[in-house]
Amino acid sequence: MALWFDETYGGKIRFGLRLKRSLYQGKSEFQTVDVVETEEFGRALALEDAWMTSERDEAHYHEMIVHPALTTAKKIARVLVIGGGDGGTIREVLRHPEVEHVTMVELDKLVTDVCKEHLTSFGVPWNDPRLDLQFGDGIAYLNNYQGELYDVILIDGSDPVGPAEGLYASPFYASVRRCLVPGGVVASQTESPIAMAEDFARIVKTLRTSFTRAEPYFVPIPLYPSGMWSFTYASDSVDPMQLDEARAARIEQDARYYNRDIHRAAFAQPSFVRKLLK
Ligand code: SPD
Repeated sequence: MALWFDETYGGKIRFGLRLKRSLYQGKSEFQTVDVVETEEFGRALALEDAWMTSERDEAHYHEMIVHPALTTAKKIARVLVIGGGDGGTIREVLRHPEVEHVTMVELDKLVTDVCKEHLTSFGVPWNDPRLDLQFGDGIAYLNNYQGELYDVILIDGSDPVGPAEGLYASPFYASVRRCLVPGGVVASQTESPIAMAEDFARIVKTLRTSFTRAEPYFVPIPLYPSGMWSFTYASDSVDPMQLDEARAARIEQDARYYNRDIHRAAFAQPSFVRKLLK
């Protein structure tokens, strides 16, 4: 009998992949964790039965949460990643030679342990000396942070329910702002404008009350509900269209999804999105 793994969203949307086999099933104090080998998307990670990443389309997500911010921020020496337990986001951050230090704060150590074992094709440089990997609550980390400010902060959380809910609210964005250099850049995953239209609009509007500008941008991620996904770029002074051409050209050479045309085009808003954000 064929084996399938489905994400059901809101009782109305279901996206399933046929499996070759299950590689890992477990439960941490925070969530269920699954790694499966699928017929069409390669190996994939699911948390609480929601798809998080797959070998087939992870580059869309990880290149696009990172490079719009890192090819436009004035300085990118110090980067903070909240979440991102599979390591795809730090892999892309560490491709920039100007990055001197990246701290990643992941809530659930089990997620990272399981990804290190089963998603080796992601090629995450876990031993890069520039990486400071910490396990704990990203909200508490920022609330208590007294160190040197970050040039860029990337929020690679799971969906805004359960343990990640606080990563999409005003008090958290106030902490992010406090820990960012003046004129620094933030990028966050901000859900689907189709499948989670209300969440998407609420999060973007909240970011707009916390930063001078917050511009959503869009990326096809077939693994996620509806396939249309958003990230939001927030800053008090940096324009996401003002690329550092040399940085972007270098990244583009080895990227699977990102390039300068995609960067610019991703910020175009479909008319229904403009209405949602009014
Ligand atoms: N519904 C999926 C939400 C995406 C959350 N982040 C995925 C982690 C990839 N590093």
